[in-house]
Amino acid sequence: MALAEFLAELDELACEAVAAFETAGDADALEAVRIKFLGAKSGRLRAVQKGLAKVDKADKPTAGKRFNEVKKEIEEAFARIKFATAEDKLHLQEEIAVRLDPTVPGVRPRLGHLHPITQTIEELKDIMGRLGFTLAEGPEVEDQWHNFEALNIPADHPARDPLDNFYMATAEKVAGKSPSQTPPTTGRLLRSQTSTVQIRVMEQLRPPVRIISLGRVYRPDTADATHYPMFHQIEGLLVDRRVTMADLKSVLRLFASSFFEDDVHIRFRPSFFPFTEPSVEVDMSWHGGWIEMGGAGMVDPNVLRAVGYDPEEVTGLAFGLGIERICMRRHGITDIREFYKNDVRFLHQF
Ligand code: FA5
Repeated sequence: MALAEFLAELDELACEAVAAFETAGDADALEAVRIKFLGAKSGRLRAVQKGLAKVDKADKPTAGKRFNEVKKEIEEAFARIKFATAEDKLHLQEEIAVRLDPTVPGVRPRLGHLHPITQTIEELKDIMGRLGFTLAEGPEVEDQWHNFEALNIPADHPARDPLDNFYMATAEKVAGKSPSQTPPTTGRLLRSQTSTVQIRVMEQLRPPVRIISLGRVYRPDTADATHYPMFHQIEGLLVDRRVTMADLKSVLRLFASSFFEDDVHIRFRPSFFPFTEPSVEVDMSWHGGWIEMGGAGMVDPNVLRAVGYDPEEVTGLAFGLGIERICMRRHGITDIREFYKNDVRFLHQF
């Protein structure tokens, strides 16, 4: 460690400690400050002392001397306050008041800001709002009707496998008993997709419907560069007379070109989702290649029937995109895990 750095650290500590002693309100607060700075095991002074070992050998005498001076300074400040008479304390207060110079330029604290995923969510709401989509919400702890059944995912469907979902523990399990014959179709789970909100909305509203829903979803996926066990999705649903795949592509293209502000190409690959027919994977062009953003399709007539709509009267388009992936494409982030390490050096870039 460079000498200058060590000395700067000492000076900062001295200033902080003296100010903390002088402003401690009562004997208990004073003792707490003493422990914080002078505590033998984990006091701040002790921590700085450890840095002494890392100072270059030639600088050690200077560093050691200054360390001892600062230690004495802090100890004296403590004693001065601890044994001050009432009159001394009054003087001190007056002195502190005089020391405060309001003309000295302030130190601007480093401002926090919204997490990049929250920023992306806000922007997506804004763009989709301009396309006429209103906001809908649903719970993160969901029942199986909304997460599976109504989405045309029957009881024996592999998507309901306990290995692929976070089911809530049953009352028996919480009580430490072995689970009874409770059928796996009744428990609640952390929703695995925001498509649940499609059902909740259609149960409440008659067509035309034009909503988006954004939020967290959960899957026991192993974390890697593009997967995380908790992530966010944006769901879109438009149900009206004569809605077609062409509308789906237009909505996604409009959304993508507004969000990415470049000429994004959208590619549909044939796929399968139980709740849409036909179904597609949605890819967006990126660096001469493609990145998968989500799934989409035309709402399956069975789903429309499950919520009491008439598939002869209305059709619907639906899509569900991964918000982390959208944010990664926007900022060139190559590893999804960075979002959730809470490392401010990463978060401050956005
Ligand atoms: C779905 O979740 C469908 N509900 C999408 C849908 C909605 C289809 C409406 C049709 C109609 P999928 O499992 O493919 O589909 O997930 C959609 C997107 O979520 C993926 O393309 C990806 O961008 C993102 N995603 C999926 N798993 C993870 C994960 N573990 N971590 C991060 N993002 C993920």
